Amino acid sequence: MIVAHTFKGQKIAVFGLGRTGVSAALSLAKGGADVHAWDDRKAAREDAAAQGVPITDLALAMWNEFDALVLSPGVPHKLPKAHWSAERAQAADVPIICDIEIFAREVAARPQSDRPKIIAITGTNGKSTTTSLIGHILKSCGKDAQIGGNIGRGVLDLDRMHAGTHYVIELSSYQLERTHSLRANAAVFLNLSPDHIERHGDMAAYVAAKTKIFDNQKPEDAVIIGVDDEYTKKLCSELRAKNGRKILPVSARKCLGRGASVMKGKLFCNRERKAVEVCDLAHAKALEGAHNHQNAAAAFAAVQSLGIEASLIGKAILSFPGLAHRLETIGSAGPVRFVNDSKGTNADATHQALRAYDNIYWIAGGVAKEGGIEPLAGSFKNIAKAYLIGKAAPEFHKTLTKKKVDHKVSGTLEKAVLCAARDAMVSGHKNPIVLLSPACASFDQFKDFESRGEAFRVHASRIIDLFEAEKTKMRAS
Ligand code: UMA
Repeated sequence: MIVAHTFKGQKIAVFGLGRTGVSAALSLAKGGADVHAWDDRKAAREDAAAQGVPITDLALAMWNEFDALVLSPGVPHKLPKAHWSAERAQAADVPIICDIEIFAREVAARPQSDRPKIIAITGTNGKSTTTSLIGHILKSCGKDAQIGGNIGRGVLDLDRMHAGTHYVIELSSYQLERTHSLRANAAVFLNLSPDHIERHGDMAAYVAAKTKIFDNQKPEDAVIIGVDDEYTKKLCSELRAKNGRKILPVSARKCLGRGASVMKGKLFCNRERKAVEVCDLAHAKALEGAHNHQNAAAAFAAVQSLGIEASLIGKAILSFPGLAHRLETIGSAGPVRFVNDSKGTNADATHQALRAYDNIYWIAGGVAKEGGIEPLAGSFKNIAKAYLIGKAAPEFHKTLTKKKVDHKVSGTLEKAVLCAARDAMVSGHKNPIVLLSPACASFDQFKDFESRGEAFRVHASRIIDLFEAEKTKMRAS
């Protein structure tokens, strides 16, 4: 755990006792802050108390006595409706921060020579893969890499910092909007498309939150930025005009004068208008598809900006094992392959999954994002049949009916997996894929996308095991 010394003696409210809240409360309390934590759910309060978190009913607290409110990323402070704790904090002029801000202040408080390296990653899609890939490369090159943030462990749950630590941190717009002091030695901005608009209000506010990743960077720090979409292309030009730091563009579409790019599946390092081949991504089994090629180029540029040799990075990219919940093959029952893409929480991410295969038995639904699945129409030809779950089912049913895509409303994930597997099994297709790529948030039926992916793994594994047991029985008889 990273102990937060910078809040020593301060009175801090912590709201939301999930992954972020519990680790922030414990870190602050250990560092000598006077912590008052609360959650709307009794079970969450009881769980946190059992771990040693000091619980106070914040509804009854004197808010003008607090120095800060640490608000969990999933709890809104403005839109769609400010949570009551945020309203109380704002009325009393109490600053609202998150765990990333606490971490950033701890780093900033250390002498320059003793600071760890920070590699921060954001973007609408590909953040988790790129974060894990950067962590994997650094570890393969013998570095102490700590991976967390919006993926896996909360940032304050990571191991204690020292000068040699490389913190590889995935950052969501929810976290960035409450972070003010972070200085990223390498800031990776992968791509941008509309997402989380209900929370930020409009695209401009979403971009404003995301671009906070560049705040506080110094001339010696690096910006690694995708240039394959209109938003990031424009952003890259704006950053270049400011000319304050090393800017390394990355592309999976075109060869660049500098930065990193992927052409015909090969990753190139671009410098002074020369392109030097780093590795052939055809051998990187966990990095299939153009979106992953952009992730690989960004990871390469980020690690190289830290002074690591290109050939070592190339070797490590090829041994990347892949990421859970992102185009993750769970296994096969005969010809039917089960793919878990629960991380596909918006149309753009799901688009990449639908483009990766044909004969797809597609499971989608949950809490829909703005625009629903209309933007996916170009890939509907790859769908054999769709199975709809959760709140979005009626809306998606309308879209699929209009676009003449065969589908049924299954309601729950369990029913959807069963129906999809049965239909795929008797379809006669050569390599049918049962794909969970919901294009939706999970909150209506699951705690988060990870629990949704784990549930898919359980249902799919049950079918795979049954299939194997039948096969063994048949062989024996
Ligand atoms: N809560 C209330 N009242 C409310 C709303 C929530 O009391 O009105 C409480 C809940 O009871 C719960 C806690 O707040 O106990 C949940 O807080 P949270 O949703 O912020 O969850 P954490 O467990 O702290 O997880 C957060 C991130 N969650 C979100 O941003 C929604 C996790 O990202 C992240 O991994 C974790 O911090 C550690 O940094 C998840 C995510 O879905 C994976 N992120 C979004 C995405 O990737 O699209 C942004």
